[in-house]
Amino acid sequence: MGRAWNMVAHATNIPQDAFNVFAICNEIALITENTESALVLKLYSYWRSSASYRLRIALEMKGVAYDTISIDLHPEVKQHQSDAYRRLNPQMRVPAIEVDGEVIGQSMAILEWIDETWPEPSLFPDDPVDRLKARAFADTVASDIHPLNNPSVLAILRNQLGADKAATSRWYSDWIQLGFAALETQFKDGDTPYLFGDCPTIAEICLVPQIYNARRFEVDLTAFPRLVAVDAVCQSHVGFRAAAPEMFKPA
Ligand SMILES: N[C@@H](CCC(=O)N[C@@H](CS)C(=O)NCC(=O)O)C(=O)O
Repeated sequence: MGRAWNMVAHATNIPQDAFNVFAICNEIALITENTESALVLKLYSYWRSSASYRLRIALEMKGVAYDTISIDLHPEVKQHQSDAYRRLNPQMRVPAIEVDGEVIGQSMAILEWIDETWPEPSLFPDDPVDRLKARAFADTVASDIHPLNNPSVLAILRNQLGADKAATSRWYSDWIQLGFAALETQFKDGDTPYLFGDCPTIAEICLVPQIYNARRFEVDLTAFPRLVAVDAVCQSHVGFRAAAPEMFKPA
């Protein structure tokens, strides 16, 4: 049985000038009437979490309403390790969503679910080989770069293995640069605004948060002009803008 999820745009994040814009890929699908049976998705996330940022981009691209429940990952708060959150999500990570009363984590699985539940605009290119490449791009970020730079990994380096600040920064930037070097080589000859044409896909949904992290930790990105150029195009996309960490930064 399908559920009637609420398709009203996120009222606080979408700029007023975006309302009533019909869905084409660089705009956002906004269906403005609410229905009594509509449910609002609950997203457990942290404003600076790049895996959470992925889901915000996808939801904003599709104009899906969601309520954000902030789980503070700050090292002095560590709300994700609290008993209350552990009971909801034993993985003790963000993001997670609540579906049918259950809290479920893992951003890549959730992205697939979002796309299946709200198919337009698609998060994937039309061509099957491009779909394969877009998933491979996304997995390079989500499986090969991001997990190595997680706060819990950095804490083990620092607290158990004696790495100092310089060594930890080196670790952080080396993993990003290794992964980005492969992606830049594979995509440097592209001449479309986005990696797979005129519309963003799951590849940009993973790229943009990872570039945000890289900049936050002052990783040199000069060797990756194509990735940086694609990121710049995404910054002018209404869905990406509405999902930006600064929009969710606590006051
Ligand atoms: N594979 C997971 C990774 C989620 C993840 O590690 N999230 C980070 C924030 S971006 C987190 O919660 N880290 C907590 C920690 O490292 O203790 C996903 O894609 O959702």
